[in-house]
Parts: sequence; C-alpha cells; structure tokens
Amino acid sequence: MQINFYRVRIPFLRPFTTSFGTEEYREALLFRISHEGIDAYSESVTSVIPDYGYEDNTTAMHVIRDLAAKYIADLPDPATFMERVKGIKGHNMAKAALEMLLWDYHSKASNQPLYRYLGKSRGYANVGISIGMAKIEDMEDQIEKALSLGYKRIKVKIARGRENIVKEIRDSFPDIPLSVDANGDYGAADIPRLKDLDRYDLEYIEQPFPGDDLIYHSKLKKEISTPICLDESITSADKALKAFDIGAADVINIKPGRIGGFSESLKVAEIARENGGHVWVGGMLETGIGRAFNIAFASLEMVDYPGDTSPNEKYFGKDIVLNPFKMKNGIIEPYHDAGIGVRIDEGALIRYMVEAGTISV
Ligand code: OSB
Ligand code: MG
Repeated sequence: MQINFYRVRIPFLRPFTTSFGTEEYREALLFRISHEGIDAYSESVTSVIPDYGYEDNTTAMHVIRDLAAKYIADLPDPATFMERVKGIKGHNMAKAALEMLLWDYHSKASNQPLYRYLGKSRGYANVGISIGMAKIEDMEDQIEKALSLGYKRIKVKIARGRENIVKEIRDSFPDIPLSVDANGDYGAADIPRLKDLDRYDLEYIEQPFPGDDLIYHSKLKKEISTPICLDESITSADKALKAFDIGAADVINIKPGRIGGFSESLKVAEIARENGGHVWVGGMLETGIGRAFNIAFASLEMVDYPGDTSPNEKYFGKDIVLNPFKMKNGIIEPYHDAGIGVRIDEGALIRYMVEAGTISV
C-alpha cells in the first residue's frame, strides 16, 4: 500500500498571535490512503516550529515515514495501531496523523459518518472562538463580530503582563462567556497575578503554566476560584487521571492530535467526566481536513463545553475542501456522508502545495 502526503502552506487572513509568537500561515501535513475505492485523509497538527509542543512538521515526517507508517499497511483498527507504536516514545502528533487516517478509513469502510462511528453524538458541535492577541480595539472588533455570528464562548489569548486585555474586554462585554488562554506563559511566582483574574468571572483559565507542569496547576487551583483548563499538559489518559488525582484541572481542552489520536482522546474525555470535569475540543488552526475530525469529536455527548472549532472562513480565504463547515447560531453539524465528510478541492490542494510524496508500506 501507499500513503500519499502533501505539505501545504495556506496564508492566514490575519496573523495569529499567542504567548509563544505570531503565525502568518498554516503549514499543514496532509495524508491520504486509497484502498478498494475508499479515499481516507488526515492532517498532522504539527507546524514548522516546535513552539506549542516539541514536535514539528520535520519530526512528524520522520516518525511517520521512517518508523510508524509500516504499522498501518494492513489497515488495522486504530487501537491496534496504537498498541504497535507503543515502543516509539512520545510523538503523539505524528502517531495521531496515522491513527486518525485509520478512523476515517474504517468509518468509510463501514459506510458511517465518523461522528456516528465514534460514539454517542448529539449530532452537532457547540462552537466558541479563539482570538489571538492584537491591539485591544482590534480584539474588541473581532469579539463584536464573533458575537453577532452567534459564537457561544469567546476565548482570548493572554501572556504574562498583558492581563489588561482581560480588564478591557470585560469592561466592554460585561456578560459574555469569556475565557483566557496563556499557553503556559506564567510561572509559580505569578500565582498572585493569576488570582487577580478571579474578578473577571472567566469560564476558566487555560494552561497558565507550561505543558510539563501539573504541580503548580494543582497549587493554583487551591488558591483561585476561576476553574483551570489544561491543554498542553494533557497528552494521555494517564496524565488526565493524574491531573484529576492531584486536583490540577477542572476542564480539559481535548486536541486529538496532542493526545495521540481519537482512541486515547475518548479515554481522556471519559476520565474527565467521571471525575466531575468538563471537556471541549480545541483547535490547531487546521485546514478543513483536521477541522472535520475535531468537529466529529466535538459533537460527542461527552463533550459538554463549546470548543475552538470555528469554521475555517475565520482563518483562510480559501480552504482545501470543497465543502467547508458553516456555523449557524453557534453550532456546526458534521456532514452525514461516510467518514470525515469533507471533499478535497484538488485545485486548491495543488495551489497551496509546497511538497508532495509517497510512503510505500
Ligand atoms: O492553545 O489552543 C491553543 C492555536 C495554535 C496553537 C495553540 C492553540 C491554538 C488556538 C487556535 O487557540 C484555536 C483554533 O484552531 O481555532
Ligand atoms: Mg490552548
């Protein structure tokens, strides 16, 4: 069998700024297998630089091409594939790209939409928006627009020393469901600074401390009344269990790419809900392919909070799918066709392509 891969570079409509930097475009790795009339796709959530986590497009290509691709040659079920790659430590994003390719393949082979194939779905995803740091007037314009489009929760990026963003936004929008995401920019000495955020009635503070931390999150949680949401820190079901065990989290942002795919993400969602926590699905500025996976997962009944699954017109002038998702009244319905349900726009794929190749397995 053969896996096709495509590296595409799609410019953003506006730069996206987080505490770790500014991105001007999305450089995505896309994968495709074709077998007995079925075309299955996936996307790696890595980017050019290892800023969000330690993986990037180069390490993902290495792990996929040189180590892991051979384990999907017989199209195993996703859980079997994950057993086979246990000997490769970490590299969840690379593994997830192959694991999710198998989810699309198997849901298509059984002629079911992925969101049904996955588990109990409510049939739609509740949608929030993630707004990058910018001039405050610019952020407020974006929030205004998002509210008029019906988004159910507004999340804004913050960084250490830029807490004024929260004050300004709360002053202008006293009643909206609002959260902040620090992408790990704070340290243990900043606990008083973070406690100050309690006055803004936030839904949660996302990832105040770096991804490798659970201890300070647990310390903070004892001192603050705003709920704590973990993103980068939760890379497995085991980490989720530990986070709830030591009281480090109230909410988990599930990104299937970060957690090594859907099989493990399903376990994380179960653990969170069994421990009284809440769950939503995050995003990594994916193309329509990655978004389709996120929206399928976000439609699960277990996922009880609105996620960062805004339709791609927020980021891209033109996506690589023919049927990009549309949001109505703050919800997005997955497509009812088999698998991820999005169809590839081959012309757009070629226009955005910077590299393509095959991996024989
Ligand atoms: O922390 O949630 C994050 C984008 C890149 C890296 C990290 C994050 C994000 C987002 C984007 O917040 C959310 C989206 O894809 O719409
Ligand atoms: Mg985050």
